[in-house]
Formats: sequence, structure tokens, C-alpha cells
Amino acid sequence: MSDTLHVSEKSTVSNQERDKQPGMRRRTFLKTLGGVAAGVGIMSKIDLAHAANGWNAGALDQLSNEQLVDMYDKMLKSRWWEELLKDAWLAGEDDLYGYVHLSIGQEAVSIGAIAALNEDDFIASTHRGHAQLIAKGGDLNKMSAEIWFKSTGYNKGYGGSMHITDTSKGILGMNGIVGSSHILAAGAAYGIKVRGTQQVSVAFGGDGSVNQGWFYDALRNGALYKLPLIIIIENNGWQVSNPTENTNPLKDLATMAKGFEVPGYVVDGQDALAVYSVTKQAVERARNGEGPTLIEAKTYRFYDHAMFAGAKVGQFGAFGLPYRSDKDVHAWIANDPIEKFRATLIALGVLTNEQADEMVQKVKDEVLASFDYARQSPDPDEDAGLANVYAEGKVAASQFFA
Ligand SMILES: Cc1ncc(C[n+]2csc(CCOP(=O)(O)OP(=O)(O)O)c2C)c(N)n1
Repeated sequence: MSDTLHVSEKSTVSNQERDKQPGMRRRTFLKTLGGVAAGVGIMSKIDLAHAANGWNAGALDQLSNEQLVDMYDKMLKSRWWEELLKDAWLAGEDDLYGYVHLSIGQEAVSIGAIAALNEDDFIASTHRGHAQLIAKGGDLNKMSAEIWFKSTGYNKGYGGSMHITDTSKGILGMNGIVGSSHILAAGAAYGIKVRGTQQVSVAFGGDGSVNQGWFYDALRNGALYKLPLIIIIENNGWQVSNPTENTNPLKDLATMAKGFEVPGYVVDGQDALAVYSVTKQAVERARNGEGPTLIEAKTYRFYDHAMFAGAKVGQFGAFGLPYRSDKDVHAWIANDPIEKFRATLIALGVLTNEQADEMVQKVKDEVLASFDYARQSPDPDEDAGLANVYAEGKVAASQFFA
């Protein structure tokens, strides 16, 4: 656990010691979870061979308190970096421009999945990938500076949100081309196989991405060569304003795994522990040389497809959008993955309410400090337009208008 999180020494105790602490006993908690999972059927599994207990129960056995707190911290960072960015953008004082896609509401998918990875594993991200960057250890200052198009940004101010990359952390990049993350991750998985390392490679994609040929290429080659590949579909129900059912006949997109005889799972994307648990299993399979897994996490975005229609400074969620009902938005907000995770940690005695509040405040401060860092950073150097690309020499301006 980072020493900056302000949680008590409780968070470093073992699972057994945790049972002795105030809060719900772990076994009781697991029983409750099992009942919830069975009662309302919050998740289904395509591969019924694994239909034993709820996913969450397994996750709690495997995660230390330190890891649980770290997951909560990353969810908060993702949530508040985007929330406060939205507020700053709408306030207008920074004259921000460009394009961002918020993943508020979907954080449990990225944070849950990436908690199951090692530092040297790879992820290939989407246009909606801020949470994935943060989960993989992305730096808030460099992220903010990239949004402000400053030279201290991840892409030195030349990329903006959709190109943020950090190969030193296995982050192969956010990507504005829907579906390409699958083939990039499959390529990295092939490289892992050739080099014979124990890494895995994870592709994130939206529900729209499964309708691209790259998805099939990745899954087919992954199955053929038994690549250490995991494909995670964040099914938020929409492709811009088009509902998923308008573009794909399957109720569960994970069913597509059957065609290549690889495991396919559907998981509750609002439940970070469930996502962690199913990903962990896929990671073990991949590291054992058994090949790919397809995971579909059902989730929802609380804001518009991109930017901030229907959003207001200080208001949580976007409303009045023409393609979806406010009732649905409220219902999903009531199933907020971060509130849910916080309640779990408190029930387990991993955090107190006060400690959780303290973490929220600390994250907000850190986010605002990253905005100041961005504001104070220098612009990219005008003469550096051809730096960091493969082309050499001069580029006549007329070439761009021919
Ligand atoms: C190859 C390609 N086609 C079309 C687009 C335009 N586009 C951007 S996002 C998007 C919808 C993507 O939906 P989904 O994959 O479900 O992801 P979500 O936005 O819901 O996270 C589309 C069609 C694009 N960026 N790339």
C-alpha cells in the first residue's frame, strides 16, 4: 500500500487477522455475498464448468487488505480525475479543447481486471481508457498535462486523451480506432509466446469492438497459438447512441468465445471483486499456456458517449440525453461500483467510514494538484513538430493541403 493513503495499520493485516477485527466477519460476509449472487443472478457464466460459488468469494480469499485499499484508491483516482476534469472543462476557465470519453460508472471493470495483473503484463486500451491507465499505474500529472497539451504530458502534448501510452508500465496505449486494441494485444501476446516469458496481454474493448474483424482475428489466433491473451469487453449497452442489441444478435457477447472453443464469461461489471476474480482465473490459464479467455463485463457509463452533453458542474451524471432514459441512469447510479466497493471494505473492517472519506479527500487534492501541474507546465516547442516520429527532414506545409 502506498504510504500516502492515510489508512490505518489495519490495512496491512492478513486475511486471518482481518476476521478478528471489527466489522463483519469474513466468512459471514462471504455467505451474504453468495446469497446475493444466487438470489438475483447478478452474473452468469457461459462456461458452466466453473459455476461454483460467487466470483467475489474467491476474490476475497486472494486479495490482502493492502490490495483492496489500493484498488479503492485507484477507483477513486479514476472517478475524481474525470469528475473534476469535467467540472474544469465546463467551467471554461482553462479553455480546454480536444476530445475526452469518460468511463465514470465503469471503473470496476478496469480496476478489478488490472488488479489481477503483474506490473510487466500488457494492456491495450480503448478511447475510454483513463481508468485503465490509472489502474496500471499511470501518473496523474502526466495525464493531466496531456489533456492540457503541455510538453510534460505523456505524449509531450501531441496526443491528447486518446493516445496516452506508457510502455514502461506495459500500457500499449489508448486508441481511437474501435477494435484495434484486440489485435494490438494479440500481437503483444504473440511476442510473449515467442520470447517465452510468463507475461499476459489484455485487450480492453467496448461492446462495439466485437463487431470489428480485429476481434475475430485476435480470438482466432489466440486460440490457434494458445496465446496468453485475455479479451475484456466492457459492455456499457451503447455504441455512441446506438444500443448494443441493434448491432449484435447475442444477449451475451461472451457467447462468441464458444466458436473458438475458449472460455467465455459474463460478469457483473459494477463489482470489482467479481471482475478481479474472473480475470485472475483467465490470467492463470494464460500463464499456464492454455490460451485466451473472453470476458464480458456488463456495465454502464453515467455520462454521454463523449464530452459533456447533459452534464453540469458539480452534478453527478448526465441527464436529458435523447437516446436513453434518466430513469435508467438513476438506476445504474444506484448501483455505483465505487460506493459498492467502499461498502464492502467497511463491512469487512478493512477501512472505517472516516478513513474512506479521508482517502476521497486526498485523491481530490491530488487530482487538483495535477491540474495545477498541467497549467504551469510549458507548451510543446513549436520547432519540435517532427520530433518523436519516424519521418526525417522538413515537411512543406503545402503537402498537407495538396
Ligand atoms: C474503426 C472505427 N469506426 C468508427 C469509429 C467511431 N466511433 C468512435 S467510438 C464509437 C462507438 C464505440 O462503441 P463501443 O465499442 O461500444 O465503446 P464505448 O464507446 O461504448 O465505450 C464509434 C463508432 C471509430 N473511432 N473507429
